[in-house]
Amino acid sequence: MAIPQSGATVSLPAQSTYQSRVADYWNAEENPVNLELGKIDDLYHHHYGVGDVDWSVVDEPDAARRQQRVTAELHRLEHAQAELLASHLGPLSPADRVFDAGCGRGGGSVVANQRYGCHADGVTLSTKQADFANEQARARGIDGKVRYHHRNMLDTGFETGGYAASWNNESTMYVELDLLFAEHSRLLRRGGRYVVVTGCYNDTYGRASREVSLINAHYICDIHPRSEYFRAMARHRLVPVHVEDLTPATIPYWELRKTADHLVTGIEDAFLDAYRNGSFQYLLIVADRV
Ligand code: GPP
Ligand code: MG
Repeated sequence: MAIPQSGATVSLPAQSTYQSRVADYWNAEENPVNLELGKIDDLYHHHYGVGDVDWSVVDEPDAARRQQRVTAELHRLEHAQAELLASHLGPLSPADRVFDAGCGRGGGSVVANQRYGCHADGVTLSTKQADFANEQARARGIDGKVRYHHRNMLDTGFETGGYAASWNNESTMYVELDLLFAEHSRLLRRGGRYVVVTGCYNDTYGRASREVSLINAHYICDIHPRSEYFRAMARHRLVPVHVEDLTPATIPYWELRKTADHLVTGIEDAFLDAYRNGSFQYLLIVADRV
């Protein structure tokens, strides 16, 4: 490999090889646990759930009906997670604009639009997800306000200071936090709100546990330690106003998901073991852009 001489222009690819592999994963992804849940009300989420499980669903005697009820219960818990995140974005007006970093098939931006009537821009590395999400927005008649883009969340090209709120819902483990928070900080107006829900490894346990490493391998991601969120936010004018450990609230979702033979992906035990052995936490951080 030639080493560029001092002053020579080095051309960098817009998307790294790693990002291309991540895009390949999401372009190919068709897990029933995402599609079957989404079909219920055309809200397609790519995150987990929070809240108490209605365990009566597993006692349903009719097998087909039991599957349907378990699917609906998991969707209810995922939707509750999306609503919890959205509840921290406001207050917002219909004139405000929000940024959904790592939007998947688009559910989170729809939830924000339904709650506040706001404009939303979602970005994903997957063209398939962006196309799917835009089609959903068209079908709902909200495509004038909710738009999805095939873009890099670290370098969106969107307007500086143009956003009243922004978030990452389980997408920070694909990126360097310093680069990510620099972009959120650039996009948010002064006094804007940033929200993240994430799985992080627990500094008090030590380094990434075996289970955390299994989760990394499964999704091709790189889970950060809890401490790194606060260090990186502080470096980028994002000041936490609310921090909540959602671990106890998400364990029931995984317990139910583990019983769902028609939906499991094989990663359920890694999440349950990681949460229970204290090596992994499900965290909500709300921060103000100052
Ligand atoms: C998956 O959503 C979430 C991630 C890929 C990020 C990893 C999250 C952590 C908290 C570590 P999904 O709904 O697409 O996944 P699944 O197919 O397993 O339901
Ligand atoms: Mg899912």
